[in-house]
Amino acid sequence: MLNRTDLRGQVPTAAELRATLPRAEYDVDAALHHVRPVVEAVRDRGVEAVLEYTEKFDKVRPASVRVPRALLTKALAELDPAVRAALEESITRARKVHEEQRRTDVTTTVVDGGTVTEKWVPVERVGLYAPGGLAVYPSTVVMNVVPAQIAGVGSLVVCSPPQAAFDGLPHPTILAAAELLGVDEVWAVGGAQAVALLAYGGTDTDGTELTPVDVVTGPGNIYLTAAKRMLRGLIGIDSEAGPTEIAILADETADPVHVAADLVSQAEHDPLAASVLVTTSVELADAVDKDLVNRVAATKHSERVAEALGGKQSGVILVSTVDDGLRVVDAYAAEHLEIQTADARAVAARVRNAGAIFVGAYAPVSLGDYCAGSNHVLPTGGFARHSSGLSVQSFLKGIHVVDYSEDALREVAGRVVALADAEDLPAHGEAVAARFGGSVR
Ligand code: HSO
Ligand code: ZN
Repeated sequence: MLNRTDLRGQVPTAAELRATLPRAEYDVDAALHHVRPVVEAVRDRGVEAVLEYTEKFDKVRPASVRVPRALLTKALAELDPAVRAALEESITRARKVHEEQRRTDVTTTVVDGGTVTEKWVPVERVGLYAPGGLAVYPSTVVMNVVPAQIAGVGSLVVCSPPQAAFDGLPHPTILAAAELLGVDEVWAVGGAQAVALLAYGGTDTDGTELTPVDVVTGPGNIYLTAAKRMLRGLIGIDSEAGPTEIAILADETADPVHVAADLVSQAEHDPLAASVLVTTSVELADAVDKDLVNRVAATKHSERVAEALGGKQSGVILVSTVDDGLRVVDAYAAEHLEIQTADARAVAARVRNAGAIFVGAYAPVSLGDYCAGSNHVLPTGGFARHSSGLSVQSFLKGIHVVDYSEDALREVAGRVVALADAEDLPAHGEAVAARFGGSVR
């Protein structure tokens, strides 16, 4: 069922691996072409343009972009108690982990009378996106809001696409999650329009101001991602998130049922989702394939799962050793990486590139999606080589505060002048010398 690539006995370089490993065609730059007019229209015509595009793409026209406060309260009151309890568990665990990511200001005494303090300041206002395409994602509201609140962001707005089935409101579970987290500002807007409105702001149908934000985070479709890429600079963004990926590094000790179930779990997100098994064991690969036949047929979203698993982005990579497997998964840099091998902890400790790592038989990705305490907004498409998932740090800026006394400046003044002269920027040196009667030599 899964495509196979046999790398046994081969020692490809990381670059060769990257070129051969399965990966979805996901050309964000190509989507820019579609997104540019949307972003420009929202910049120029604000909410009027947002509502036009919403009608076109979401097939509904909400009465206002801002969701009335009372509807958040109502959504929470009407939420299924079991879902509420599960969301509360998810929030509690995420808070526990993210609390530890708080940064404290650090002051370094460089010389007597000369200090540099690294001061951490939260961004002022953020827009947090929860997608609503093939599924609805209240869990993503949790994963965005928790780190932003712990970072100390004062002003938060949650955006999610309006649903035709809910009179142009975001899905009620999204509204309930926002209310549960204490976020009272929710906008019914999705896709590129959402990013543009967050970046430029606007005036709602009833005259309410929609104030621009400093940072936009959260996953979405390719148009939302393209809009984030386009508006980066005007706003800060988190790492780009494309279709979900799961890679599993497994040996003969792995249970094929666990492996197959986990591959299907993430394939359920999107026909472009990637499920990749890297294994030393042909027997395991065969058993997984066998299990997948019935599992894929039986699962609720069978069609998109089959498409995702059959796509060129998914497959099995056979390797000779777990060491070779580690090279493969490092080159792939998966959003989610499960280690299902003997001594999984030791193997996991050697991984360099992954958005998040799931160790052993009892840490499936879906635990991390909801209730591990870890964040599920993670880099995809190989971005885990250079980027991290969403965290408290994503909402903080480090500022160096330089505080030198007269003596401390005098002591180093000659060095500043020497470097300024070396760069042919003598006015730099003169700014220091001016404090000491014009000469520091
Ligand atoms: N696996 C997704 C997150 C998610 N799964 C939300 C279910 N709900 C990307 O990490
Ligand atoms: Zn998931």
